Amino acid sequence: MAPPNNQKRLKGIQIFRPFVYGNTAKLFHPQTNPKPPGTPEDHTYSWTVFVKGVDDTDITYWCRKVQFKLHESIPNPLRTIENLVPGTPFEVHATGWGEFEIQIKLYYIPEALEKPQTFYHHLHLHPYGTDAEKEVMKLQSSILSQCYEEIVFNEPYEQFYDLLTSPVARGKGKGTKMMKGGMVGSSGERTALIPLSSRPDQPFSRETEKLEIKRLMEARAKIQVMNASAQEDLKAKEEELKRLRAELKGIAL
Ligand code: SLL
Repeated sequence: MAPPNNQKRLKGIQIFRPFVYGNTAKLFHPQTNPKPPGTPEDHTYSWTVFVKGVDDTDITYWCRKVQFKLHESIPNPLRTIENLVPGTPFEVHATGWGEFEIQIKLYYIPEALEKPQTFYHHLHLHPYGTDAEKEVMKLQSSILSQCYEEIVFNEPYEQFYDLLTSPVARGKGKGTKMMKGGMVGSSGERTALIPLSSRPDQPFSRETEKLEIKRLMEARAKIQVMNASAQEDLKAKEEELKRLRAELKGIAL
């Protein structure tokens, strides 16, 4: 189908935008999280599902609205969030008792001329992960389950590309800096850079990336050592087999 206008796609260009999606959850408790009046008897948790920029940067300049499809047992399960103040998360607050898969649909701004994109998030209400991770969540008595994701726009339309990379109003000072309302490059354009360092509840940073690479390199080095030792063992066993075969041959003769 031809695009509804004379827009041209930028051949050979790919541009991505990062975002974070997930949920927080808290058990109802008279002191720490009292049940709001009117909450059904069987609801044991309050929770929030969200889509937002990394470190709460603005994503509304490319993401127009988000539709969350909740479990059928929840009244009005289809929730659409739009017209946000830039830099605030797309989110739905709810209460309930069970975990389920939430369908999340991202709609881009009209200039993108792209179809919406669907993905899924498992609503976590209970501590999850390794035993140590579960312990931390139990101590904090709250759950955070979030993922970093990147949307890749392949050969975007010109006008959309310009909107993605156009300069935004920024404060004084030089160099790349983080601003409420978007990550801004040194020349003032919007970029997809992620923060240099992590903060509690905001682990998506260069620092985390570096640590992950270090962890992978260490694992690779360990595997190389294990592999070398396995090769040695194999060689010794092959020698042994050869020797035994020769011995057997001697007996048989
Ligand atoms: C389960 N497959 O069996 C899941 C279903 C359903 C969660 C979880 C009800 C909320 C409401 C609610 O929490 N449903 O009535 O508003 O665990």
